[in-house]
Amino acid sequence: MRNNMRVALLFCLGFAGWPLAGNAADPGLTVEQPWARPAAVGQMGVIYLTVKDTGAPDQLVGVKTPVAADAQLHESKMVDGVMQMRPVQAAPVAPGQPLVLAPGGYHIMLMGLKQPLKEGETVPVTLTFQKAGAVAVQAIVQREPPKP
Ligand SMILES: [Cu+2]
Repeated sequence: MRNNMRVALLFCLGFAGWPLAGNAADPGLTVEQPWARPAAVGQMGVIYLTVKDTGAPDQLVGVKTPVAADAQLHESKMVDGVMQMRPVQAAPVAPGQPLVLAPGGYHIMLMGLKQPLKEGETVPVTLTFQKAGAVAVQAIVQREPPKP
């Protein structure tokens, strides 16, 4: 029951015209094109986005979302021809050096999904930066990466 209410609430907020992308934070951080892959409860979810910085160098140090029991910043790397991923404590962003979370690299891993991530819905995500603090965005659930 509680989950259903949360889904309904997200649905309403989406229609109320909440910003879906491009939320700006002080000082000078912009989160662009946050998106999540569709996932069922029991699967891991993943969120990608790009952070641009026109202010001071900063670091992404935390991620969370109400739709998962745990969210972690991960980095995928090719090791001996095999794609592996590991949790990372922080990821840097600086002017001219955007932080890109994309397939094959940094990503936000969602463990213990409390609800399915359905195509066309949005997922609230809070990013915590060392200097800029918390930045809330809404990731759109879609199958393909957004066009740049
Ligand atoms: Cu991962």
